[in-house]
Amino acid sequence: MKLIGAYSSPYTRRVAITLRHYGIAHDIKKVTPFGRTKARLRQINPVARIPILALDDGEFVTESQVILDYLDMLVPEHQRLTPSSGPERRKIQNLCGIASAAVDKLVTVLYEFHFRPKDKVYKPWTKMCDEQTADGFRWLDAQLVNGRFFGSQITQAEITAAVFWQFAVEKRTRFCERMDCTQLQALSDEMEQTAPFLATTPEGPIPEGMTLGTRE
Ligand SMILES: N[C@@H](CCC(=O)N[C@@H](CS)C(=O)NCC(=O)O)C(=O)O
Repeated sequence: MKLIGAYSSPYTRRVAITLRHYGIAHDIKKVTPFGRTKARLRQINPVARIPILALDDGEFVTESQVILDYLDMLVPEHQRLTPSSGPERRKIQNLCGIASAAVDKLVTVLYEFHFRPKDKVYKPWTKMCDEQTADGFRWLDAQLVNGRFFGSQITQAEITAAVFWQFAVEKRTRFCERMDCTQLQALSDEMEQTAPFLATTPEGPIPEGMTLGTRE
């Protein structure tokens, strides 16, 4: 199988880390969802976003949560980062859902400032997004006890929270410092030392001057 995306995309990175955690053989095709590659991406994902998982039979799976669900099904139940049923599954999915929402709002603001002409940025909107991001991350921080959301095992919730928090800190360092999420920071510091995280270092910011690209 082939993962299409970039490690600088936190959604792609959590899939890449999960592939490595499970030891699933895969290739990676580095692609950014803007500029000249936008139209090519649209040929395989109608909404031209990353990540995309290309399966060996030619099928494409999109949306990181859906891809993770597919990867979970490839390993035995006892190895799954999200169990296939039960209250733990619901808890992990809820934690991942809040983490995704927090980072979605952060990405919205990043795009707003990168792509929109400065005088057209609508500040009440970006302020609301920032508040939602901070509320989401603070909530996650408050759920952590001794570095885990529950029990002592690493689940998809720890991986996703660590990836998304690291992304937020890299993009908006001072904003994140003000959130004072010490537990999330400790989790991120721990996870960034593990092999799957070390092997998926983000490539860097959206290059200056990168355009939105076109659909055609
Ligand atoms: N909900 C999606 C979000 C994916 C997403 O926003 N990817 C970004 C890159 S970090 C992207 O493709 N952005 C381009 C666009 O939205 O047009 C997921 O979890 O996979």
